[in-house]
Amino acid sequence: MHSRRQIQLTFNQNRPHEHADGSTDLVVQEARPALQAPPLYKVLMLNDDYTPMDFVVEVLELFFGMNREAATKVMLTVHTEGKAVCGLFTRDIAETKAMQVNQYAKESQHPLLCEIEKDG
Ligand code: TYC
Repeated sequence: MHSRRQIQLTFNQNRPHEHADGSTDLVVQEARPALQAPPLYKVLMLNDDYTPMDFVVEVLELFFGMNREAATKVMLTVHTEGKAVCGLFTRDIAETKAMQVNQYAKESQHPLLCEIEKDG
């Protein structure tokens, strides 16, 4: 345990230099906010000529929590535009989702692929 005397001594050593008028050279600077929102990544689904539409809808329901209607819309956007965003996530989650989809498609012998891209 520190005695009261030792603690007081430490404070005295760190005491800022005082000018004759009682002022010091210390300035106060606003601290930057400690927390910042992490960068987000898009999970993109890519079109191909072979993966059955039903399988793509199933994947969107399974891995991205979409209902049948939303999954069908996204699947059709991929089919007509070449790709579409399935969701926005932090980097680790986006990487995991894309990996899970690619692995599941491969196991099911479909060429379906997802990739990730930094948002913004
Ligand atoms: N183009 C595929 C077909 O005609 C369907 C498809 C949709 C495939 C979306 C991949 O990400 C995809 N069967």
